[in-house]
Amino acid sequence: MKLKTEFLSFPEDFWWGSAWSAEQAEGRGNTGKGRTQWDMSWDAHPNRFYHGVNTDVTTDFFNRYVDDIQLMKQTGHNSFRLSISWARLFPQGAGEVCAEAVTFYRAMLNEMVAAGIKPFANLYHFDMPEEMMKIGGWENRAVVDAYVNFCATCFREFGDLVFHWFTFNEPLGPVLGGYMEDFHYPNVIDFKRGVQVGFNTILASALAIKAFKEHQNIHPDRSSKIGIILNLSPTYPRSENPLDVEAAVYADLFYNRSFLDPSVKGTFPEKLVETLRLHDLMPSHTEKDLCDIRENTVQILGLNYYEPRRVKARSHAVNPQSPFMPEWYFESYVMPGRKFNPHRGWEIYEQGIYDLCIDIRDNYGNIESFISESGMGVSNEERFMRDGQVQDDYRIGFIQNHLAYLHQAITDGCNIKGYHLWTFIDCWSWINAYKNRYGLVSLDLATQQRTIKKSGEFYQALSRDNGFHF
Ligand code: BGP
Repeated sequence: MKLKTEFLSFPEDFWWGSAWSAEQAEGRGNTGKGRTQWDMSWDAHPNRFYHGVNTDVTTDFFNRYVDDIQLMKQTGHNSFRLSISWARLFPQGAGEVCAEAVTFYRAMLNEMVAAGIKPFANLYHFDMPEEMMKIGGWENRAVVDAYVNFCATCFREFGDLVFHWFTFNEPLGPVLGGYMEDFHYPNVIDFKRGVQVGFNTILASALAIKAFKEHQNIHPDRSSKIGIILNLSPTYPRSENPLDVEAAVYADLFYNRSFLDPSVKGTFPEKLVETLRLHDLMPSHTEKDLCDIRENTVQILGLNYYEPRRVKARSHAVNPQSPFMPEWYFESYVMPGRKFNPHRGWEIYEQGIYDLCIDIRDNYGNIESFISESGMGVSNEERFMRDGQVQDDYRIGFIQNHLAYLHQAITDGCNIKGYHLWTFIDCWSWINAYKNRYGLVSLDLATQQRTIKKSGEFYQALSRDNGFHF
C-alpha cells in the first residue's frame, strides 16, 4: 500500500492520549486496598517476577497523580485511559464500598477533568480481588454478579466525571494467561475451564452494559458511552494454500471473533460454537444469559493492536488423547524477514492497524472505535539517555508509521476517534515488571523521578498540531 508523504492531519477533536491500569501504576496507596490475584501470584511464584518487583509501589500514581496529570498535559494528552481497581473499591470484592477509595478516585478524576483531559475508565484490567479468585474467579457465576455490582457503584459514584466507560481490557488475557499459558493466576492449563472464563466475562460485560443503561435512564442528560477494549491481531495465513487459509480462519475465530462478535453483534460465530460442541467444550449457560448478551452490545470499541498473528496448517496430526487446545487447528508461523521488536519478540507490522480498522468498518457496522493500545517496549532504555533524556527515536518512528496507516484507514472511511499509546509513564508490566519500558515519560524506579522522553515531546507536538509530517 502506498502511503501519502505529506502533513497527515487527523479529524477534529481526535483523542490523543495513552493508557495504563490501576494494578500497573497506582501502587497500594493507603485506602486499605484489598489483595488481588497478582499478590496471590507473588506469594506462589515470587521468582517469576522480573528483578523481584511486585505491585506494592509500581509508578506510585496514587500519591503522585497531581503532578502526573500536569505531565499528561505537557505530553499533549487530551484523554487518558486508566482503570478503577475493584479491590480498592471493594477490598473483599463484594460487601461495603470503601469510602476512602471513592474519595481518592473522585479527587483524581476531578484533577484530570480540571486539566482538560477526558478520563476513559476501564473496569477490569486483569486484577481480580483475592477473595473472588479464591472462589474460582471468572469461573464462578457469583463473581460475575459481584463485578456487576462494582460496575454499578462506579457508574453511580463517578458517572458525573467519566463519559467513556469500558467493561474489560483484553478479556482474552485471563483465558490465555490463566488457563492456557501458565502466566496469570490460577496458572492452570485447561482450555475447557478457559472457555467458561471467556463466556462468563462476555456475560459480565453484557450485564455491566445493562446496568450502565439503567444508570443512564436516571441521568439522561449525560451523554456517556460504554464499550469494551479488545486485543485483536489480524490473522494472516502463510500462503494461499487452502489448508493454510483454513488454519487462519480457526486462529481468527478463537482469538479475535470469539470476543468481537458477542461484544458488537451480540452473538457467537456459528463455526466457533460448532467447534466447541465437537470437542465437548461448551460453557455452561442459560437462555437468559444468551439473551442478555444479545441485548447489551457495546456502544464503542477500543482496539489494542500490537502485532499480527501468522499461522499455517499443522505439519503433523495432534494426539487425540492430549487435552484440547485451539492449536489443534493451526500452527504459529514466523514470517522470514519480518520486522520485530527484539525486546518483546513481537512482530512490527504497521499495516495490521489498517487491516484491523477495515475489518471493523466492513464487518462490524463501522462502530465508533479508537486505538486503545499500541506501543513498543524496550529494555535497558537508559542506554539511550543523552543529557538526561531518553532519545527514543525508535518509538517516535513506531508511532509515526502506525499513525500513517491509521490515517489512511480514516481516509478510507473508518470510524476511528483516537489513538492511545501504551503508555504514559513507564509502568509495571505483569511478570515482566519494569523490564520493558513503554512510556512517553521515563521512570527512575529508585527515586520515582519522572523525565519526559524525546517521544513525549514529539507527542505534545503531534497533539498540538493534530497531525505530523510523514
Ligand atoms: C497489553 C496489556 C497492558 C500492557 C501491554 C504491554 O496486552 O493490556 O496491560 O501490559 O499489553 O505488554 P507487556 O506489558 O506484556 O509487555
